[in-house]
Amino acid sequence: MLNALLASSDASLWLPHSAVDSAHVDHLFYGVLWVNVIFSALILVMLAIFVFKYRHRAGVTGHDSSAGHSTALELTWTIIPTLIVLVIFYYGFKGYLHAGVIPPTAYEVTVNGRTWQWGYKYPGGYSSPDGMLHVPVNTKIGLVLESEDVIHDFYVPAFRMKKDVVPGRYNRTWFEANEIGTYDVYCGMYCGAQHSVMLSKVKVESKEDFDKFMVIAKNLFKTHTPIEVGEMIYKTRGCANCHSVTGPIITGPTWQNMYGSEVPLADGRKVPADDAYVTESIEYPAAKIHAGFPNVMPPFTGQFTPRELGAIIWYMKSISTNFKGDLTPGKTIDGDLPPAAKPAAAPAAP
Ligand code: HEC
Ligand SMILES: [Cu+2]
Repeated sequence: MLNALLASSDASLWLPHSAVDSAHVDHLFYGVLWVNVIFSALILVMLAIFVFKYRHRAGVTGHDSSAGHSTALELTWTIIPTLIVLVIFYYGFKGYLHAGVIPPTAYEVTVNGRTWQWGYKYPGGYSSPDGMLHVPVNTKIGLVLESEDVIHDFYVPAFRMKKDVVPGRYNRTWFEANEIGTYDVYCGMYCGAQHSVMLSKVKVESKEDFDKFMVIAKNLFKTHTPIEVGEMIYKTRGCANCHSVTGPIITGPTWQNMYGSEVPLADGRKVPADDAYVTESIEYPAAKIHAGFPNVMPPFTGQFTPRELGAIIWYMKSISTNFKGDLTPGKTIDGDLPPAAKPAAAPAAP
């Protein structure tokens, strides 16, 4: 009934729509739920009966003393709950092992969690250009989960899938979606100020659509200008959570007119925002801190190819009046354009 009341919105008292074969998870969940419902109801009803039956009445004194020890009763209320808990443990542990061991034939994708965004890397090192996890339908997909900073949790309710993403570890899980569609991804572990916007999507596609997606992912620079690729990275790889491109300060400095400006550093120095400074700021943000800003940018060390770094820089140049050079190469699609930047060398340890 409550469910019907809530049906107008997406909210439901029951598990959300499932896009995988989730019978084992769902049966266990509802089994535990009904055990709880039945025993809660039983206890509440008996409580009400006893409250009424043994209520205070004028002239009646406490003549029956309370019951003494009863071995039969003790055994009953020990053995029955123990059996129930053992059954729950059996099915729970079985499901846990099933979810944690990737079948050998699975197609493996790396999931990268960082404050506050998800990234996906396909075999061969290609990233998802639109920031969504694309997968083919009816195919076993193995996920290797890695974190750059704190503990996150990769949570896809429609796949009944939830796995912690722990720094320094490679956690694994897998799924096989059997319904084409787009499904929500959440972070299930509180991970800082913008935890609640650490959202993403899984797009389950036909095999043909997935192949088309991979062609795009592999040939991004043959179909887009460096400036366009840079803008895509800005929007899909989390930069937009902290950097505006129109002037306002979010968490970090705006990129508007940043390239080519003089950046005041926290230690009082001033450095020009050139290729080297920008590249170092992306790969090792803590090396030089922009004065007045907190040192909270997660390092993207090794996350971008030299060509992707170049594209980010072209995008920054295109939105800065402080860049006086020629923007033409940034607006030219050329699959063989040399990369505009090299990855920064690691700064010397302090
Ligand atoms: C969690 C917030 C956050 C995210 C996400 C983030 N940054 Fe930053 N970024 C900052 C802050 C804060 C600073 C200033 C402090 C510093 O210098 O480290 C900064 C500084 C920079 C700078 C130096 C600019 C200047 O004015 O000094 C560059 C370049 C930069 N970020 C690029 C990026 C790119 C590219 C991405 C995405 C791939 C990104 N950032 C994602 C917070 C973030
Ligand atoms: Cu998180």
